[in-house]
Amino acid sequence: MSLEKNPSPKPSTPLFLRAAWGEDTERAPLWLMRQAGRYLPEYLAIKAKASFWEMVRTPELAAEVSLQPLRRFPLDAAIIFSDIMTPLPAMGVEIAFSPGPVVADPIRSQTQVEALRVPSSEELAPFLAEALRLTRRELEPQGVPLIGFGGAPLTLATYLIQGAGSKEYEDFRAFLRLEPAATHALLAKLTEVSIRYLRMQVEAGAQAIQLFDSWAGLHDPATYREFALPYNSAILRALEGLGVPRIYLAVGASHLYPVIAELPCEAVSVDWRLGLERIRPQLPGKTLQGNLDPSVLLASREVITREAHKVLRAGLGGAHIFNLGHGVIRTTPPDHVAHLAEVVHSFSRLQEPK
Ligand code: 1CP
Repeated sequence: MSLEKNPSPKPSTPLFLRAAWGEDTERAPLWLMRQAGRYLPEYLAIKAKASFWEMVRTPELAAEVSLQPLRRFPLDAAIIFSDIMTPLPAMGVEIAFSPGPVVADPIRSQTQVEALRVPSSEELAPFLAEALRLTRRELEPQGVPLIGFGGAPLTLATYLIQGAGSKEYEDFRAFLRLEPAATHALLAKLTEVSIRYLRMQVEAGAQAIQLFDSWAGLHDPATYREFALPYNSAILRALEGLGVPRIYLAVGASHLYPVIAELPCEAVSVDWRLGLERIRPQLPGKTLQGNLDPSVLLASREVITREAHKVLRAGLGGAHIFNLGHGVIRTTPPDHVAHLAEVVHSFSRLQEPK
């Protein structure tokens, strides 16, 4: 039988993994979405010499960039440097980064969906498997766990159909209404690819998996139930029993929590629009990950301390992984991240009154 919950994490299990499996830990583990990236001068130094795809496709560079934030800050987990779009070129989609993904020929017909390949897991991203192995080897002595990730089918379809990042994603939302059958066919292919892609990452050493559904919040609950829930559930179920906790992320999706609660995952990464104390009853049995507003890291140290304490206190009473509600903003001063790490590390979840 596959394991719904890790029955007894060993005492030596890293804090991040214990919390991800549902343990109400003595301190909140900390990592940050986009902890590797443009706010770090050492990232920009590599970026000056290599394109984004070169960084992602060169295992040594991807490993180096994944490790950069860990050298600066006492983070409790690393995330492999890659992108949610990484598995898509092997399906036959041409993607450039400028700085976000730009699809050369956006998918706007059933014929284009049918033409998409479903590659074997070996073909999907061999460079990513190697990057994971290299990064794991470096992290092992410090006992820092490594997170693998992928995009949820609906969010991948958002970029594939719209063609690039957008404020409202009107073309995508129209396609979903005009061509529901083609949309479902696309989501089914993306689900199969995601299952192969994420299993490959676990085999290569990823110790937790995060499924990014960044644009799930665009939709009403009925649309989410039809176009997201079955596909996300299939992916998360396919990872069950592999011994890694499964984290699901949605942004701007407070209205969807009652549906998200049905997903077979251990943890849900939530944004700042609702306090954790309000979210917890809506996601029973799930570890909460989040949910500091990333813009707080642009403010003074006093504000960072105060707002981080609010999140830490709201996270009491169940398993909590401290994170931002979305990625680190490009203009974030690195020493503000260092300060946040101090605040989170010195907050005991045992002594604080509830
Ligand atoms: O120019 C640059 O330096 C590229 C900027 C960049 C970076 C640093 C992109 C392009 N992707 C990444 C890395 C990345 N992408 C990580 C690295 C690991 C980390 O440290 O966290 C991760 C987890 C992602 C995942 C990702 N890519 C998501 C899901 C998370 C989220 O932010 O919601 C999404 C939506 C993308 C698409 C994407 N790729 C890049 C950008 C700028 C975007 C967003 C574009 C948009 O929607 O407008």
